[in-house]
Parts: sequence; structure tokens; C-alpha cells
Amino acid sequence: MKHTSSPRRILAAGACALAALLLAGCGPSSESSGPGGQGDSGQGKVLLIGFAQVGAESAWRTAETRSIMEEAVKRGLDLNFADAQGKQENQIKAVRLFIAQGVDAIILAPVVETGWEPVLQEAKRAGIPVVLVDRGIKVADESLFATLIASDFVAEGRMAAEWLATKTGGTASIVELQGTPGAAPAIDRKKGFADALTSGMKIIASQSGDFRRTGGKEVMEALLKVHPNLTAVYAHNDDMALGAIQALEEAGKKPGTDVLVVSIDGVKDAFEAMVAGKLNGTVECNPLLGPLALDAVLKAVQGETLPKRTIVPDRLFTMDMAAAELPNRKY
Ligand code: GZL
Repeated sequence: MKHTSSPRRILAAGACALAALLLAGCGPSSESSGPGGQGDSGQGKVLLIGFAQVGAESAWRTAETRSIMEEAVKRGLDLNFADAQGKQENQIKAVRLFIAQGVDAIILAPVVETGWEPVLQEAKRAGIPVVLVDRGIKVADESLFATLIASDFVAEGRMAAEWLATKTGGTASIVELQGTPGAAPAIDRKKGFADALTSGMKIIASQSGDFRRTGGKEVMEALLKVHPNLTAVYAHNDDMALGAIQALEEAGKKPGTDVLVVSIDGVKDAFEAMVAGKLNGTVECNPLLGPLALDAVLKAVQGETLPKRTIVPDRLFTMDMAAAELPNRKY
């Protein structure tokens, strides 16, 4: 796990300096150096937030990290950041560290759905609200988190399948590239897609590429050997779709024409692949959750009761829309 806390408020200019964009008051709460901004708890103290992130597995993920960090800067909050490198045990360690640091609130993007009760009970006992972003969890006691801000992944999967059904007239041999096993987006995108399949649309193979471009490429290479006559690829995120596109091209196929490719996220590289005619569609899953997440944190810290779930709306972009939309993309 990469855990970083550094002198307060290092403002970074570009993406590559993302790791340097850190705000940390290493103690429980550091005194405000000036008139309190929104991050002022009201008693002149600067709030300290702990942010336990999944990792940096995809362009979507780094966009989400940047959005939350930049929003913290904007609002004058201190933020301790932990990159769990895709491991739940690292996220749990990070949450425990934040509790020990006496943070005012925790933002958690839970890598998988289960196994959270013990550490969230510790946060609750410490009186520290936990705001979930981007992925949900399965807990019996929903008082263990203040709110969840996320897309509806079942709807995303359904949108992808409905588009593919229309495009193919309801007949397709589909290879599915799944996300991280146990992760809410992987479970729900699989369900939503399967629920919307017509009788002529068959998933001939389904395997995890762990939301990584390399994973998508490696799985596609292996499955092409077994299913050379596939007619479509459904990837749970753009990074895996882009890896699969590379594998299809290396196998002499024409992704976007003789093999249709549909995915989810809406990252810039996906729009560029659509402009190049290699990706047929992507369902946008907005990662720019910083404003919503920090709004929720401030309300939770002030003891407000929040809705248990805030759904971030999604929409489908297809190849014919890509060129006009590309200049508007923010991630
Ligand atoms: C979705 C998010 C997923 C993205 C992937 O909210 O959890 O994880 O779709 C990312 O790109 O890796």
C-alpha cells in the first residue's frame, strides 16, 4: 500500500504530479492558517479527511482520485491518501490508520463488496463518518456508512446489452471481460448485461481482466484461441476493451467492424478509439465524484442524515457521436 501524507497543500499542475497533489495534516486536525474555507469545521479548525482509494488500475480510477483531491484543495481541507494497490487488506489497514489519526471523516472506494463490517464498526465507535464512493458494499447494518455515491452498474450493463441487441438484430457470440472479482461494478455489470440479452445473444466466454488494460489484452489473446469466431466483446470497463482491441488487431481481426466492442466508463482513450472506428460504444460512468463526495463529507461531519445512496446518472455514447463529444471530455 502506498500511503502518503506530506506538508500541507502541495498544489500540482498536471496529471503526472497527481501523486504530489496531497493535502495532509498529520495530526487529528491542524489549525486553519487563515479564514476557514468550506473545510473549516466551524470552530476554526481545518477538517482532516482520510481517503482510502482502490489503486490506480485504470484511467477511470486516476480521474476519480484527481477529482477528490482537487476538490479537497478547493475547499481547504486536509486529506490523507492511501492507495491500496487493489488489495482489501490494505484498504482496511488504511481505514484503521485514519481512525488512529483521528480524522474527521473517511472517504472509501471499497475494492470489493464484502468484509467491511469489523473496520466500519471501529470507525463508527470512533464517531468517524464513512462516505462510500463509486462502489457499494454488502452490510446488514447500513448505519456503518453515511452514504454511497455511485453509478447504477446494473443499468450500465443493461444499456450495453440493449445497444448490442439493436446493433446486431439480436444475434451475437459474445466474449465478456469482467472486472475485479467481488467488486460491485463487476457483479452488477455482469447481471445487468445478462438480464438484457435476447435469445440469440450468447456469452460464449466470460473471464476477469481485473479492470486493467493488460488484463483485457491477455484474456482476449487467450480466448481468441478458443473462440476465433466471436462477433462481439463486452468489457466491464474501457481499459480492458482497449487491451482487447489491441489483441484483436494482432490476431488480424477488425475491432469495431467484424468484431463489435462495447464497454463502460467513457474515458478519453475510449472516445479516441471510437473516432478511429475500433470501439463501437461506451456507457459513461462518471468518475468526477469530488464535489458530491466532499459535499457529503461536510454534511456528515456536521451530523446531517444523508440519503443512503446517490445515483450518478449515466449515458451511452456510440461511435457516431464520438468525434463531436471528444473535445468535451473531462477525463
Ligand atoms: C466504477 C469503478 C470501476 C471502473 C473501472 O465505479 O469502480 O473501477 O469502471 C475502475 O475503470 O477500475
